[in-house]
Amino acid sequence: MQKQKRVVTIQDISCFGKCSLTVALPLLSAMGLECAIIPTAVLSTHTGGFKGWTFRDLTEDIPEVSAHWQKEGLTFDGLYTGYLGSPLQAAMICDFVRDFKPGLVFVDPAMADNGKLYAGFSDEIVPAMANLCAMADMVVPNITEASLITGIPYRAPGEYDEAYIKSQLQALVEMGAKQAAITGVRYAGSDQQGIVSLNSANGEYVEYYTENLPVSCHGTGDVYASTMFGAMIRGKTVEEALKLAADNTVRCIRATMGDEGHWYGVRFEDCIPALIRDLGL
Ligand code: PXL
Repeated sequence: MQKQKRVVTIQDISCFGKCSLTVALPLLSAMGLECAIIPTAVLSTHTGGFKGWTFRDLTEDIPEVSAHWQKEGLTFDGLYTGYLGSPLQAAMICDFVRDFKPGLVFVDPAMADNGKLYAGFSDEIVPAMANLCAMADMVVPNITEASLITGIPYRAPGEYDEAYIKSQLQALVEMGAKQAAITGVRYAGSDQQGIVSLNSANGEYVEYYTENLPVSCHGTGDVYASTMFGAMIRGKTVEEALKLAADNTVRCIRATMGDEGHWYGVRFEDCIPALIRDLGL
């Protein structure tokens, strides 16, 4: 019998709002992967549009969970990190990588969008996240996150060209990431949106574009990262994983457009059957 792949994802639980763990866990499970979790914080909702959310920092738990797992001799085929509860957690995750040596270290530096940090983060999250990205096999920032990490000034979607995205990708791999993929790329004058990746091993760029839908939905970065990570763990190439993830994200946005009451997240649940078909499961 074929061994089931086991992964761990480290990110927050937003109890309501469909992002981070409440997206990653169902998607990775649906993709047939055993998914362990380490929550970085517990929030009543995500911070993108709600007011008065609660926040419990779980920084102290991370080394304790890790120490117990080491005693149990647990191993992981991959690690996927997202939203962190504190800058110190980035260093703890670097220790986790050293101790467990997961097969694929996939980092979504979820900390910013639309040119600014998410509410609740201070500037200290940026160098911490940059250190974490430096030890990743794959990093998947949006353009805001990439510019914070590299120090190359932010330019809004539709206001840059290919050379700008390539310089961001090059800076990300020069900082240490083996591969980098920037999400939400839209060139000046283009009506398409997509992802561009760079592999430091061979200098190869891969790109994939889809239609640019006239809406911006919360939680799509988490849908994208979870799908791409899951596809890579299932043995898909980066090119295949980029495409699967982008197609799944666009389907999720389409499935949510017109549902006014669903402003806080996407109806990714409706799109699981199509994702499974795309994966050939
Ligand atoms: O989707 C990224 C994310 C994750 N977790 C929390 C957030 C956000 C984005 O706003 O607020 C708590």
